[in-house]
Amino acid sequence: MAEKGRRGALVVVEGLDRAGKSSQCELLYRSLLALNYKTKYIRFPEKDRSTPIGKQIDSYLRGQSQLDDHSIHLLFSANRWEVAQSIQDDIADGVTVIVDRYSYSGAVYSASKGNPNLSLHWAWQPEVGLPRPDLCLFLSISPEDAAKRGGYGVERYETDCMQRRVRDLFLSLLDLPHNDEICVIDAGRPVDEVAQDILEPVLECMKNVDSIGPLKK
Ligand code: DGP
Ligand code: NA
Ligand code: NA
Repeated sequence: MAEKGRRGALVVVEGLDRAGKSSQCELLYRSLLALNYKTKYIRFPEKDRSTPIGKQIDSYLRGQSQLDDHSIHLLFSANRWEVAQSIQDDIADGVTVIVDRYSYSGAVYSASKGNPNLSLHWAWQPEVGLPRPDLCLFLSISPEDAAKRGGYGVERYETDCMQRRVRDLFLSLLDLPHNDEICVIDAGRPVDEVAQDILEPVLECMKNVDSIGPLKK
């Protein structure tokens, strides 16, 4: 049970397509509820993709519209900014917010397109100032294993070549000193083992939250 007055934690789950993020977020959400923590589970792009920006993103991901690489990047980022204040409010209220994809996906997917004018550095800038996660769990899986899981190949980024670049860039984020909140989880194992590996650092992180800061340059 959360102590009175303590804020909730901001916990982000990242990884390749088909790494099992959504299932693990759901399991984590249920475990925290069962332990009587106030908890919320959201995802980016937003689940129903129902805001005007969400609709544009959805249409783009389904291949139904074309957009300049920078333009779609800024829309993904704007979708996070739309929700930033409500995340801050929930956390201040003692709610632990679990987020399925966040700025790390944002920067890495866009920078993986191979557009010479869209570097990882450029892609990170619109994320600067968003609420900084207390913990980011990177579900690590090989592109081969991800491709074996169901439903692969439906959306725009779900190609082997793209997923390899995404994985390499995710791993390069780990080397940046200001991203020390990232924790790598081996997601190639059975679901319940992965869930256990996730729950432990999350509970630890929830005990130690202090003031929430912004994502840094
Ligand atoms: P999901 O439903 O979580 O599998 O995400 C849909 C796809 O959108 C997935 O291939 C990853 C990609 N994606 C998610 N967030 C971002 C973002 O901020 N920027 C870009 N370029 N792609 C993103
Ligand atoms: Na996906
Ligand atoms: Na997902």
